[in-house]
Amino acid sequence: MSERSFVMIKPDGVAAGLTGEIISRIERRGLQITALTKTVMVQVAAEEHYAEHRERPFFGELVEFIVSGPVVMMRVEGQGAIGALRTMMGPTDPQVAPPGTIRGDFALDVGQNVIHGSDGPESAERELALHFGG
Ligand code: D4T
Repeated sequence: MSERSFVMIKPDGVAAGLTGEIISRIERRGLQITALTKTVMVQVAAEEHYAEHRERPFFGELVEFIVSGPVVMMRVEGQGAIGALRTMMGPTDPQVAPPGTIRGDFALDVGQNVIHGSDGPESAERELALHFGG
């Protein structure tokens, strides 16, 4: 079944020059990038994006990091896109992410883990509406 996901290369990934590598992996997997923009996220959008973590101790740092530099935001579509992208990204904590995954290849720190991808259809629609208007 075709699905839509919201994918974001975080400021550390953009600063490390990983934009092309990550876009290439997504395309080579056979997924379609149907919207793409590079921008510095505004504070309110970052707070809304991570609203579910508002009470967590790392919320402040998380928002500060996400607005600290340009990000590349994408709408990615294709068969089973949400799960396929989560598998390609690897676990949230790069320390346990296997080689071959984006986090396992390019990150070490849970606070700077290079990429975000929606964790389910509802969050995908919420995030696409927030960042792309749908
Ligand atoms: P995102 O949302 O960025 O793709 O990450 P995940 O979906 O893989 O993981 P998450 O929602 O649990 O965490 C959101 C974001 O918070 C950072 N984080 C997480 C952190 O800085 N410290 C922590 O202890 C945790 C659990 C990393 C991702």
